[in-house]
Amino acid sequence: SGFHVAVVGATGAVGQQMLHTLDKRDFPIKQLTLLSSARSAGSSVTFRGKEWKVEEAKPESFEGVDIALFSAGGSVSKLLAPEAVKRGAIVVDNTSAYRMDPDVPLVVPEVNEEDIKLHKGIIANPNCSTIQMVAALEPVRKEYGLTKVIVSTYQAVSGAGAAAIDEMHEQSQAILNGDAFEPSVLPVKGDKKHYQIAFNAVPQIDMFQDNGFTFEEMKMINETKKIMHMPSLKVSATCVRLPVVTGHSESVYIEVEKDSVSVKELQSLLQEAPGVTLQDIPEEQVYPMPAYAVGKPDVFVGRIRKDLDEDNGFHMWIVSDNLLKGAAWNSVQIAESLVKLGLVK
Ligand code: 11C
Repeated sequence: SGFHVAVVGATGAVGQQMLHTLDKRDFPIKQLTLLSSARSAGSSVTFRGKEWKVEEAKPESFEGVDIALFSAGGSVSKLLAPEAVKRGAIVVDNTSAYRMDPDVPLVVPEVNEEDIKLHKGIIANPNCSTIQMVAALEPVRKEYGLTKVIVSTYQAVSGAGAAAIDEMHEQSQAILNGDAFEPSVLPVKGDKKHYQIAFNAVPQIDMFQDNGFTFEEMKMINETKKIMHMPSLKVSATCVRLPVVTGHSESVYIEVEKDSVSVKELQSLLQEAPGVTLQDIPEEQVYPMPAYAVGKPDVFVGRIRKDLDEDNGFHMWIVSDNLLKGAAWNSVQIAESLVKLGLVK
């Protein structure tokens, strides 16, 4: 018994974590189909102690599939997610292809699990930096109301894929050896210029938009409003890439509706919040850090402070493994919700 599951992008940084998470969660799998773009097809990956061949994803690959987890880039999802749906599969899409489509629920189960019920075949998994922020902010919104969010991110290179990780390792080595190097991947593979990431901080993630924000910043802004069902929430973002392999960090400033909320109250609230681990004991130097969040499914929150001027303003530091809660784990969680809600035939 179980489901026929397809993973599209099985050889990628997120695809690998999807397989790992499906295994770890003991997801009921009756049949597994591993797919990728033509480029990576033919390779094999290990799952539950067995070698599996990865095939090129084609429309007919989805025949008989119940749940398809897509993470092979937006163009692959654009082309093949509708084909999978046509053949009866429910698609959980980890790309930005359908996130802002009004017919597609954009889901973080701790925040808006019920939205899954409105799906018409595709459910979108939000951007990694959005997921960890809304998971921490939703309990605050529910309890105290939320009026404003200003976030600055410190994002890991694995968010840009395996080639970006390799580039950072090679550059670091080259710099330590005193060798020359030529950046070719970051900040954005398809943009005109490339910059050093090793020992640097790059204030560009994805392409610039006409309003001066990058696409990553606009994703955080638009997705947050959609997931939290707050179209008029004030949200602003600055996204920066750091030489960290995995684990996105965020400095988040919020304003709440209710007056006289204390730091203690926020801490107790987040201590109980699903999927959130509070790490906030400044006098013992306890706070979240990406190096210690890697491999863990939770969203870690610390450094909670009241703003010194704005009575309803608070600052916090939010860290999570961008490949897990930010991608693979949230996708598998959506699949688990689909099963729990009886939505998979
Ligand atoms: C990054 N947040 O860290 C991006 C990666 O829309 O799913 C995730 C891209 C996406 O570069």
